[in-house]
Amino acid sequence: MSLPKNFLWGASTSAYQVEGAYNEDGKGLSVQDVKDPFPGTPNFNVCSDHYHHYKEDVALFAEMGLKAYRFSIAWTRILPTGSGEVNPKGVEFYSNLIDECLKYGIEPIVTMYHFDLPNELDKVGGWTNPKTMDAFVEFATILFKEYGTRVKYWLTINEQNMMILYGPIIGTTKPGQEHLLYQSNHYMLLAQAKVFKLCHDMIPDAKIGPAPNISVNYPHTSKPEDNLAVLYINAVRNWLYLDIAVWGKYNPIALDYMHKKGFKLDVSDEEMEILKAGKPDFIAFNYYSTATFEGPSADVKPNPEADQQIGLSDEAFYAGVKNEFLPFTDFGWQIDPLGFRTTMMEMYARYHLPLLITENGLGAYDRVEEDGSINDDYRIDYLKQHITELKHTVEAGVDVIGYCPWSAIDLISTHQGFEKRYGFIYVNRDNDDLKDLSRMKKKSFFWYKELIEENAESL
Ligand code: BGP
Repeated sequence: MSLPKNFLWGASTSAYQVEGAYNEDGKGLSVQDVKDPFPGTPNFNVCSDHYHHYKEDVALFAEMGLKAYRFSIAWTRILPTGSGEVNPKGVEFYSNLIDECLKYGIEPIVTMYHFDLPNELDKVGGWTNPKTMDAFVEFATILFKEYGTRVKYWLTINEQNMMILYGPIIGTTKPGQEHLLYQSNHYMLLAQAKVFKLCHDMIPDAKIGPAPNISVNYPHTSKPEDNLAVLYINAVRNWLYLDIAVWGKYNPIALDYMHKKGFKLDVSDEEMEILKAGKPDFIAFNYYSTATFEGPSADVKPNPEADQQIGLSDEAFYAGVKNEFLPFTDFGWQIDPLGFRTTMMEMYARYHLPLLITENGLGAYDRVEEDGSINDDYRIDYLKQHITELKHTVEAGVDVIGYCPWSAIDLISTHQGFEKRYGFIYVNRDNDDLKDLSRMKKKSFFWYKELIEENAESL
């Protein structure tokens, strides 16, 4: 079984986690720049300093053989206050980055918004305010005009579902706004639908898709209550987002959840028409792990061990539990390559759209040996297992157009600092000391290069 010759072998980053230069060249502040970092983790001011090292970094990506680089554009570099005045230096930076990729034949895959809402928009309510929707459309119009002839793959919003379910951890929602959560979600979905349409109108030969984090979950046992819990979590975590992105319809199970939880949702017929009119060309998604759930009962408490990025608990509906059949990463995330296959097959059977994997990877403590080598065999092993499942998925008839693991280069984790590394390229800094920020190729760099060269035929 072979993958298509034009398969987009890539790798991913996001602006606020990799770029640094948080206040340089006219950039405005985002919610990530002003939030209090988690204890023991650094702020996002310097990150991997990709802003100043982008030429060196893209040259390394080219050496690794990447066919695609998925990065995000910091909204506040283009529009420092979120709307209104454009910052020419910000426009220039991404223009240069795109050209640098194209110089090496690397396809730029651009995420428009990756967790870094402009702080000025946040001050007036963020996504609870429908004006943010207009600002996003304004931002998208600038991006399509500036880069539309060069960028053919666009992603609207990274992990909208995680921003809704994990807002306080990611730094994207404020305490006290829970009752407005699903109304904000609605505005984000509307903004996305408008931008799908705008993209097709402005750059007809480009493709655009959503980029949620999707994983199909397991019932803990065959108890009917556990199965019901999984029905709810799959709807609330996955299908709510994709049903609207693809079909323009609210998922009824998710609606029932919102109703029972007392979440306010004000939706007009005209808005439903907008949701229906915006269509994606593919589904981009991030996958790290599945999670396992049991039904709610008086003695089921949220399980902190399962309460990682993927494991969720909601006392009235589902409780995340540990899956005893799966191993854990150093940071407590369960590893489930077969769940990757199940997730893709289920998504494709539901939506019949091409799939693009925009994140998948292993966060680990890496060690530089005395001879300068970084032997991240555990990462190679993780990626190998997932790519093997990807091949089985394609063999089963699923249209997968590319694979962009997280991350191209080391960067700062959403809430677990710099020592949780994902990259193929090591960045010489740690949580407290910026050191020299020099780049070093890990063992996985050489492994991925070879894998791309042989189009994963050996797996
Ligand atoms: C996804 C985000 C990324 C990235 C990744 C790894 O949720 O889209 O921004 O951070 O997860 O997560 P973490 O950094 O928490 O290990």
